[in-house]
Amino acid sequence: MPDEKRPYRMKKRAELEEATRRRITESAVALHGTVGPARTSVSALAEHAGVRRSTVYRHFPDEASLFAACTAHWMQANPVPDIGGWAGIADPDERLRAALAALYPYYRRTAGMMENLIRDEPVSELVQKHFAAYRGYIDSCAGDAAAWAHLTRPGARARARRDRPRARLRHVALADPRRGPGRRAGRRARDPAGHVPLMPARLVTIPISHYCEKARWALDRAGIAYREERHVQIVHRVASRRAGGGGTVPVLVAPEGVFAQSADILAYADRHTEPAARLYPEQPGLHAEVVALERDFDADLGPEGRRWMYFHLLSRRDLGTAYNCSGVPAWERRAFPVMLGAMSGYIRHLFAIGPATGAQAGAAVERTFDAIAARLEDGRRYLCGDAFTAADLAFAALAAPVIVPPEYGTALPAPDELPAEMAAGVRAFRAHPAGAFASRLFREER
Ligand SMILES: N[C@@H](CCC(=O)N[C@@H](CS)C(=O)NCC(=O)O)C(=O)O
Repeated sequence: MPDEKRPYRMKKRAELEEATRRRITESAVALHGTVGPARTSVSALAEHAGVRRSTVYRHFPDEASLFAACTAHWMQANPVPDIGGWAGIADPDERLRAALAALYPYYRRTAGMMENLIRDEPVSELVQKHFAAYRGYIDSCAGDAAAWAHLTRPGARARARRDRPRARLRHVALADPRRGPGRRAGRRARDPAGHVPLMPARLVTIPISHYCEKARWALDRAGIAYREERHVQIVHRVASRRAGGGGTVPVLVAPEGVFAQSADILAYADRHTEPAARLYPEQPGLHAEVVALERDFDADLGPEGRRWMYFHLLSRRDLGTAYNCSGVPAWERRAFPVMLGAMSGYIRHLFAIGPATGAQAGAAVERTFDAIAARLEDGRRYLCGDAFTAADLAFAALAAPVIVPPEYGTALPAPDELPAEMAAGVRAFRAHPAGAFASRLFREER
């Protein structure tokens, strides 16, 4: 081989090595977020990354080096909310509200990983070491809130106020999500003056449900503090009714009332949003167009995409356990494998899933995708008007079962983890102009 080719070969080799290292790191993040660090073996990691165990060891000779790379990678993708974001707010209640509004979405987004880290912390020195920095961050948030309450309201009343924000911030950020504030949610909390609702709204969900994602997205976007109460299928019916809903999720229990349809939750979020950023435009014609599109997606794309996804995934117990149960109460997670048979039967019956469903539901999604692509052909960036509306949000959220976006509000499997036929379908839907549009909305607006 002539000598001038050597630098090229070396560069290529270094690039390949770098890509392998990244793949191993990403696999470690995925496994830590699903099974947890203590249960992530080198064999599982090698299998997930598609490399040999020796390759894992070549890149990461010990667990500490792997953990450091994995933490750095995850922290870069999930930076903690900036304390400075609420530092300048003088009123302690407003300040706490702003802190919670930043921390809740962060905690919700990272719930799978956090839950595993908290669980594994007592048994893993590495988790203890890396998690210490996060605990320090929470202490500074809590100390900060306490100092402000103390400065602004001295005396006994201040002590009560001071302790509450501190306890609450720790609670939100460090408590096991299953034992979190939602245990008491629904009861309306009041401040000593009796008029500030400190307890955020509660959103009852099945975490992977795309209607729930639609609601989460709207609430996150509006900066509304809420606690997500996650359940597995079937149990959700009880939770929904208990919360005042009709048996489906999402159900939002807010200080102003109960909202049991995703469209009503979007409208609720809009009432808490400044006019320029609202999801429903003011102009009557445009407003009607947005509402009609949202209704259409709710009635057709939502159910068909869900049928397509369940058709491919119902028999995958492993994926169900890894992704369906993140953040649900411990007993539901434990009962999930046992309930799976009944659950699959219920879902098959409820959504009429049979041998032809894959093709039928896939074709129905494609029809919606084609109509959306035709609408986008003139080069517009959003479905209605020149801004992001409820139509865009509903389309992207309800397209999620067929495009499996990484920005989704709970962890979803990567295409490579899916059954081959579904993975091929996801890749095709992502490549469709309407799928690419939905993916862009997740990237830019979620
Ligand atoms: N129209 C409702 C639809 C919600 C819906 O279909 N939720 C599903 C979860 S994806 C559900 O609760 N299904 C189970 C059931 O009805 O038992 C909305 O927009 O909120």
